[in-house]
Amino acid sequence: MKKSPKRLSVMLTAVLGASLVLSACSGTGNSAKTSGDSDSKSQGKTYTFRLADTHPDNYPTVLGDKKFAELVNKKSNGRIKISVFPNGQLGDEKSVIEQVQLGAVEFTRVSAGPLAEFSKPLGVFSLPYIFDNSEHEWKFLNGEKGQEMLKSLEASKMEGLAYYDSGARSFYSTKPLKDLNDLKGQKIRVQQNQINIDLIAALGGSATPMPYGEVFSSLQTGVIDAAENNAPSYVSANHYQVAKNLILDGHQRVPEILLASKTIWDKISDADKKIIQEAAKESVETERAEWEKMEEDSQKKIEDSGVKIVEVKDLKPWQKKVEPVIEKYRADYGDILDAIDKARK
Ligand code: BDP
Repeated sequence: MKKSPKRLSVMLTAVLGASLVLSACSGTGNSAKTSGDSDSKSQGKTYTFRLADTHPDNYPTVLGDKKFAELVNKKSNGRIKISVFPNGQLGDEKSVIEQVQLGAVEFTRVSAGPLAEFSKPLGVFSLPYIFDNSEHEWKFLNGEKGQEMLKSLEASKMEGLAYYDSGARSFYSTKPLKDLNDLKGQKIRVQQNQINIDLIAALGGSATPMPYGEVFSSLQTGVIDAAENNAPSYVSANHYQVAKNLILDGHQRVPEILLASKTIWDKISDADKKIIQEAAKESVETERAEWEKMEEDSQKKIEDSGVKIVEVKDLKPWQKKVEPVIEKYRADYGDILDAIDKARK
């Protein structure tokens, strides 16, 4: 079943769907340094920070990270330097989040998926089929509630700076995957949070939460049968080479989040906070433009590589199957789900 890149693209997008080192102040980390005058806050000081990302160098989020670093450097007249560490060099997402909480890593771009275990409100993004499409999702993210959720990271020792695009996630397997029923009994890797475990159980599969970096070899060796992700991840992590059955159900739209360590945040000047916040917001445009490009390129690669692609014509049976998951979490996320509904109108 071949599709034109355009059609597949429409499917995927439309489906529902340092250490600042404040060496003097904090002593955390060992790669970052600060120097400069000794005024009360950090105004005028120079910093070298680290930013961790799990993706490879040319991935849209990493290109967004780099734009962010470049803008911070420019706006601070070279005082604030942020070095981007792609490819999970500083650890998998869960461990990077822990390092960020401690202030050992100053910045990261992570998926809201693993963040949910650290900041409950973000779990809402792992609920299935809550957004109709990209437009709906971004209207919510840029709205009052979406922005409030970035702020809510403060309670977990992080400062949310911006959302980046991550499209819609679909299932793929080393085993046949023609319809919903084929997920039954499959061992499916998910991002590490409880909602995902419930989601796979509702679909009749067996959930295996594990770090992203382990998915390729686990598919290869049969530790897992299946996984799920967006097209750029499916391709750039080479999952499409081993899990050659893809079903475009678009069950989740889990945004990426650019964030700072609160430990560091509380030590820098208000002027520097403003520089960082502005740079983060401005970098979104770059990430989203790169996202669009890579989504299209990846879709083309998928089609050209002999992956068996199944389109889902009717999502209702899928939505019905996962209803118990929404119901289980409705009380926790009622106000956010209401705001998501409102963003649809
Ligand atoms: C990708 C996200 C990445 C996650 C990965 C995953 O961009 O941050 O680590 O999914 O499934 O889409 O863990």
